[in-house]
Amino acid sequence: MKTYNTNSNRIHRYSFWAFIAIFFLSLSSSFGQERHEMFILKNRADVLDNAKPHDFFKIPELESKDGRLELDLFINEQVFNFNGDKVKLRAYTYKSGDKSSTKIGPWGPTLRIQRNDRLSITIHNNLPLGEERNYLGSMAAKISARMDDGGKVDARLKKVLVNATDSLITEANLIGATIDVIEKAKRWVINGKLACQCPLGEEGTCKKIDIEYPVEYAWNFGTEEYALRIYESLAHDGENHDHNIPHGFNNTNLHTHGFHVSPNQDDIFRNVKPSFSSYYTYDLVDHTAGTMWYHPHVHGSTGLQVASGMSGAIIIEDSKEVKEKYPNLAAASDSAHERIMIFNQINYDIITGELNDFNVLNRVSEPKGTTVNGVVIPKMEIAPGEVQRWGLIHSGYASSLGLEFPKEAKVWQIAVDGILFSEPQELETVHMAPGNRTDLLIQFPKDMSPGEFKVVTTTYNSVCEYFHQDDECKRNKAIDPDAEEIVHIIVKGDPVKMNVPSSLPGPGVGHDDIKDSEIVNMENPRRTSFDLVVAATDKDTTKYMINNQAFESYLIPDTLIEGTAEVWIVRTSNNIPHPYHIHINPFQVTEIGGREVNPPMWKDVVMASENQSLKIRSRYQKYIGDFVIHCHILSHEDQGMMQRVRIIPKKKKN
Ligand SMILES: [Cu+2]
Repeated sequence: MKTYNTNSNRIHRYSFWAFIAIFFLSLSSSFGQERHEMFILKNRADVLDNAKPHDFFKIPELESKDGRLELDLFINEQVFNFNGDKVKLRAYTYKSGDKSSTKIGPWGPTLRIQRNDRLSITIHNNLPLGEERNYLGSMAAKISARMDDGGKVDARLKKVLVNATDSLITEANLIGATIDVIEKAKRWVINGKLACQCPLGEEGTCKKIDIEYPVEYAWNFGTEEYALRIYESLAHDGENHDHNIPHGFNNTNLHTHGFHVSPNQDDIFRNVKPSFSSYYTYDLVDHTAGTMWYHPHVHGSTGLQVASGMSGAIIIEDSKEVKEKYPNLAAASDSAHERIMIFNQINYDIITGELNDFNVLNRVSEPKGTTVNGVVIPKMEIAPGEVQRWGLIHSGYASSLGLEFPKEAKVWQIAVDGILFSEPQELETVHMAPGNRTDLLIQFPKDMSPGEFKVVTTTYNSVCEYFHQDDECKRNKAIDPDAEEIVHIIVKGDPVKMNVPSSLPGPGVGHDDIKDSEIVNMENPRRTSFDLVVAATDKDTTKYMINNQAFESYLIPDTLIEGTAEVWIVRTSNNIPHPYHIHINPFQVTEIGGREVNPPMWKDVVMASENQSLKIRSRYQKYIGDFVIHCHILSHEDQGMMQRVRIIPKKKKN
């Protein structure tokens, strides 16, 4: 980012005074209300309007050899084309042996490993050391047209017309503000007056509030021109800030979502700052085989970095014995028939082409909606009769996913959150909260003539994750006007003879059903409640909490004992759904909204919705140490909806 450094001579040589007139109609919301608006998960994924299907993009893969996979993962700012937009996002590139990435996108490589492998990843944080500011908007086209002399403001500039397409100005509610002065002190500052909200019937009578925003003259990647950018000063300069205000956007680390490993290995408390590297190693021991993923997890920057697209898939392969015993599963899982699909909700400011602050994340919809491996509406080719295994990863943060499959296709769910079922479950719609994974088998009839079909979005319903036989979980029989195509299927080629397995290996070692007799707290369940206190005034911030406590790393309200199993009740105390995620140990969902889930479902993310409190069971085995529970709306997590947990060793009997 080009910064306009202080030079006192220049300040006097040029006049930096300009008058700005903003002539939009005033909207009803006040700046204060806008600022503290909560981020609410949408229950239907958005897809870019009028988009055409694009070729499916297979993310490059790295495979373990002789029990090891070792790679270097670099985090850089990277400029690339994202579905027609020129963007600069925080992104992964990689190197492993003689394989390294070319610029493809923000995601990392797919890592393919075995159940007892050692995975070693060195992350290198090459992001710039930057200051923390919230970007409010930029005065783009019109002002830049008059600022053509190498970055110096034209002294003749008397009026600045704010570009009407500058949505962030609208979002930040600078509309109605009269900006009086642009001056250059340490940086440029807009001293302005912002219309405060007038009481009904007394419009125009209320005073204006003084505002002061730093302004910077900088290059916009999106519009490819220089423009004035307006920033909101953050109260949390340096280290002495409220850590539950999102911050530290260039700090990073690594979380292996779904790994049952030592929390000392999946260490999310590490903070890898710009210019530093850090070595992570994960020793898998008889791990469940399935679809896992990785993403950064530093408190304060997790949401922003995952919304940049920083995530990758980890596929833990079925064992040789399982492949021999379940040949139909093995055939569908072969690289010829397997498709790994990361559903991203990538966000950036459409004018600057960057994602440099939380405002963009919190206030603006993701420009391209939900993409799959970075592609809007991927084209999936399948032959008649072919059985493909689709590994879906929901790495989005903005909406839950409901997918409705075409009636010509048969679809079976075989795993959730990387843990295999004992038998395939046929279904018509698939429902996933952010963080969830689903493995599916999909097949069109062998005698099917070539054709093109749509997988469309449907309303996410958490009940359908468990009760896919319910009427509301079936394909929409009426025409759903809100359905948008999200995946395009092309049936073509010679018929293939493949079969769907009649049974599956099940969850694997250590993941048999948690029995009543194992539970040590049946009468006194642990409780996790997602709590919100909404800001009452401009000065307050909305508090995002678990059990009425915003995240504090030194607080460990739940200490668990290795070798035991417990029951938990998970709920939301507000009318906003929150996906519950706990690291290290997956759990079994046994009840939702008073309804028994039978058989109980292994998961590591479960949606807690209003009036649908959940009962889950967890077994703390193999590993001791500290990890976290959090809301998987990562922007909630960054604002405090997280809690530390500890597993301690069982006391030895004398
Ligand atoms: Cu939440």
